[in-house]
Amino acid sequence: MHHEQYIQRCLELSLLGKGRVSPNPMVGAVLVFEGRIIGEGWHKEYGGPHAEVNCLASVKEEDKHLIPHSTMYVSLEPCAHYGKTPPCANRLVQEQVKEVIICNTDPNDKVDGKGINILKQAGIHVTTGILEAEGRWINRRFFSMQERKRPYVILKWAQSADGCIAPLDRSRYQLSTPHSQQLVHKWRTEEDAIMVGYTTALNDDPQLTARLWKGKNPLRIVVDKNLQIPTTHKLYDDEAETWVLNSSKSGREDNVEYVQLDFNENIIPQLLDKLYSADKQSLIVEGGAKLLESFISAGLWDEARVFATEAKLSNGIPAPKLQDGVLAEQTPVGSDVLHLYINKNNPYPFMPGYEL
Ligand code: AOF
Ligand code: ZN
Repeated sequence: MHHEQYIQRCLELSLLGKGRVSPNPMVGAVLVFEGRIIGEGWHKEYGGPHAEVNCLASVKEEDKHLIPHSTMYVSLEPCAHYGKTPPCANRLVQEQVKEVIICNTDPNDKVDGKGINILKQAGIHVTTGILEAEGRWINRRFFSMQERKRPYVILKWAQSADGCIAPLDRSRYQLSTPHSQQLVHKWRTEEDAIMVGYTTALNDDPQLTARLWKGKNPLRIVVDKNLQIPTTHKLYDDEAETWVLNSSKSGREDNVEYVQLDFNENIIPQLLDKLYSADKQSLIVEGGAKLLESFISAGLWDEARVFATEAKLSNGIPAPKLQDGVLAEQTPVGSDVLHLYINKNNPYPFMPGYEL
């Protein structure tokens, strides 16, 4: 059906904003006149113009007179609020587009049906729900913040052919191949925050930046209850912001934020609350085994990206066991195989065919 083809294009365009628009959603728009695309646009960066505005701006001078006879396809309900930009719904009314076809409605309190009402009241025909599940999957991080009031949580680890995540002495040991490592750095540019546990930070001294890919570094988070990790460790360098979760200290020192939590209670829900308040819409957890398991046992994870590697450790620390995980996809990455597991309670079901 035509509608699906154009919304599909909107979704593809929206993905060009990946890693640049958070905490906003990724949004794409196309303008169609009698079976011809006369404009395309997407939300390119946080604070910048919305997809519909960029789409209208892309229409050639000689096609401008066609706008009132055209259909606007957009992957998210046009906004109704004065935010960083004026409301898109009003703009579409002003341009007198004939019809608006939408993938997802916008759960943001400031919009939430109001955009659609503005259009309908102006006599514009509106259709919603085209490729809705695909849109919810693509914008799962945004929807998680709006609907569940918590960031979307991704677990990531590599395991040996014999099911171990690290040597018994917990020393740093590279299991996955350079190809997988680069993919992991790409992922880092796409999530708002990245986290490791105390032992991993102390022993491996990871930097947790996206230095092998082009894009932004995520907020780094480390658990260090008693502030024992030397500040000469890389997590304290000035390449990115860092949150140090601890039991005694709060406040900011340069790029380091000391975040005091109650360690007598489970710290995972406390952290997710803090991330929500800070508008961080996703978290990728990169180990070690103990931290990953604490997310799993709390049921506070949404997807797990597990590299099955050819390396053998024979005697090592067993990889975490996912409860409630459903294997959704297996993809070769060099000589590793990436297994994607989705939590069966994840309200944003996996849709194949879109990059993660
Ligand atoms: C749209 N088209 O392309 C996007 C929308 O702060 P602002 O003004 O940029 O508004 C951000 C909110 O607007 C965001 O939370 C979401 O509800 C909506 N995003 N809406 O019509 C777009 N990016
Ligand atoms: Zn808008």
